[in-house]
Order: sequence, then structure tokens, then C-alpha cells
Amino acid sequence: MSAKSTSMNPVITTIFTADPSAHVWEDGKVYIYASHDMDPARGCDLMDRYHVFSSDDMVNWVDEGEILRSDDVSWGRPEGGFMWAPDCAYKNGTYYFYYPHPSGSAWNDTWKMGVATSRSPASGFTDQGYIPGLGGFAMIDPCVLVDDDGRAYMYYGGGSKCAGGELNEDMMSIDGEMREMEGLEDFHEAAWVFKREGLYYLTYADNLENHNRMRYATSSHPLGPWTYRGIFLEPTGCSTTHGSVAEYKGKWYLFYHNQAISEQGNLRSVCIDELYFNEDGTIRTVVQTLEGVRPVGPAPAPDPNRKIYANENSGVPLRQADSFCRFDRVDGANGGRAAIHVRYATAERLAKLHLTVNGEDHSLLNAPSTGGSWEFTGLASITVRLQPGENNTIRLTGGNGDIRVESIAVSPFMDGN
Ligand code: FUB
Repeated sequence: MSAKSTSMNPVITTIFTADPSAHVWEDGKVYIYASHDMDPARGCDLMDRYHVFSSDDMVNWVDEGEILRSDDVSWGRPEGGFMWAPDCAYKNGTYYFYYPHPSGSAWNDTWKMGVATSRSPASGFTDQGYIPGLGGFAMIDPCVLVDDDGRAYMYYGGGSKCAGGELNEDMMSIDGEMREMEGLEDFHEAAWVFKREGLYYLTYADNLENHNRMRYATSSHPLGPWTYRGIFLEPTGCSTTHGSVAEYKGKWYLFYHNQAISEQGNLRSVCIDELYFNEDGTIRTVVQTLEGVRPVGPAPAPDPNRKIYANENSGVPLRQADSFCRFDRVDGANGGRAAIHVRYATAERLAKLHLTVNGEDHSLLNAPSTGGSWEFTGLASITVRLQPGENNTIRLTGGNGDIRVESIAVSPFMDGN
């Protein structure tokens, strides 16, 4: 990873990600739990395979890999897909990953709030079922706030209804009933609650047709009633909007998505911009930038375990759907997660490469323009699972724009996960 002066927007470029929920955990890093727009899209039907991203400087983001897919959900709709906007919470040594997913083929009538747990923030999640009593028609987008006193609250909603309630100690059931959140104006979906200086903020997407904005309300109690405060994110150019607010190393940020890379509303990309409060606690309108945010820590050190594999045919463009380059005997070290960084050149606005690892499909990797067919400055990065030792085959197939691949760099995570 090289030193970057700003994060740029979007910050996650290699795969399409949306609905970012950001959290700072005890290891001092900031994590983004995002949903994943599978490419090609079919509305939001095919969304699946959640990835987590982490950073300790806000500029360099590591793909931590996939943590859950619809195939892992035994109670889920038989056709899969529909893994929509998630959130994550931490309590007493366990990470709780909350995700909306339908239990039946009639997807919008059968939403449930699934929970997967792990002892680690970004790997090892196992599905635990769903929260009893929650869900139903259009009820999506769970968000959990763990308050300073350890009490935890769940919020969710859609189709103009937002509900909240207190979670039990098990973090997987509700204490009593959910209640409607009062005082919100023009609520659509995407509830997010955070606390600053003793005040609770509930942010959400509004109903502006095809150009949802973000609004917010405040309260001195985690479950309201809420006082409506206004709009703080104008349209991003994407029909949906969905965001989270978090503080990291003394600065506040809005994590949101737009469609800048794809120019398609169902292939979205996570962005980050700074968020400022006025003296009275109100939020200033967030300025959407191309530059993104500045570093709040040193750039990561180069990985001493990284191995580079050259493509001997790097001069040959992968233009046709049957053109590919293959890397054999790729070292997965002890096995488990490994970051793959593909060095490429393309003059196309957006080329794509289809990645398979040991025959397993990893979908399309985005390769935005490097400004020239021989400018090998592009890096497409994704984290996958490798077998132990030099037993791995990585294949990149063309057919989505004129693109040359110079090499791949592989960095095993070395933690055995
Ligand atoms: O990403 C699928 C859905 O689109 C989310 O659940 C909504 O908040 C909207 O972003």
C-alpha cells in the first residue's frame, strides 16, 4: 500500500458496496460493515456476500474479506440474495452482525433481522438465526446503539415507519415491544443512531423521489421522542441514500454511498466526507468531495510477507471474454484470508476483470481508468481465502473492456482466519 494524501471518493472501488455502517472498536481501528451490490445487478435482488473494511488512518482501507452470504442463512429465502443494509455491535467480547434478509420468496413481506456472531470484528461470523418478533413488510435496515451504560437499542424500518426498542442482555431479542419513533419528518429508511455530548442523533433517508437525502432528529433519550432538525446530506446522484456517522481520532465523518463509479443506482460505492457540528449541536450540510478525507495517522507499513507474481503476457490485452491470465502456485502461507492486489493498465472509463480463485467465482473486480493502455498504475484489491502453501491458482478473465494485467501481489493475513 502506498502513501496517499487523501482517501479519494469513492473510497471502496474494487467491488460495489453500499449502506456503510462505521464503528470504532477496541483495537483502535475503524471498520465499515457494508452491503455488497453484486455485479451485474438486478435491482437490489442479488445483493449478497457482505465484506468488511478496516482502516487506522481513514485513507488506506483494507478489505477484510467476506463475512456472510445468503447461502449461510438456513432460515433465509430459498432463492438467496437480498442481503441488505447491515450493522454491527460489540458487547462483552462478542461482535453481533445484524442484517435484514427475507425468510420467504415473497421478499418484501417476509423481512427478518438476522444476527451472526463472532469473537473477531471482521471474520469468523456464524449465523444465529433472527430476532423474534421483528420484521414484516418493508421493515429493513437494522441499527444498534450500545449506550455508555451498556444498554443496547435496536432501530429499524422502511416504508415510512421507523421503530426502536431495547435489546436484552443476549443482544438477540427485544425487551418488551418495539415502538414507533416519534417526531421524524419524512422518514423513508436507513435509520442510524449515535450519541454525542449526551445527545442522541437519529439520521435517516427521506422520500425525495429518486434522490433521497439524509435528514436527522435529536433527543435526550435513546428511544425519543425526537425533535426534527433538518437535512444534512443533499442528493448524491444515486436514487437511494444511506449513511452512518462516526467519530475517529477526534474528527467526525459521514459514511455514505453514491453511484460515481458505475453510473447505475444499483451498483453503488462507499464514500466518506467530514461532518461538522455547530456550537448548538446541529449538523452542518456535509460537503460531498472527490478528494475524500485526509489521513489521521501514519500510512500502513509495507507488508513483508507480500509476494509478487508477474504476468509474463502483460503486453497482451484481456479484451475478449475468453482471454485470461493465470497465476499458478500462489502461496497462501498458513491458509485463510489473503489480500490480492491486481496491478493493471486501461484507457477504458471502467474495465472489469472476472476473478476466480481455485475455481471459485469471486465476481467482477472494477478497474477504473489509469489514463492509458500502458499506464500500469491501477490497483484492484480484494481479500479472498487461500489454501495453505503454494497450492493456489488465481485466474483473471477479460471481456469487460480493454485491460492489461502486469502482476498480482498477494498478502496472506497470517492470522489463520
Ligand atoms: O441496499 C439495499 C437497500 O437500499 C437498503 O437496505 C436501503 O437502505 C437502500 O440503501
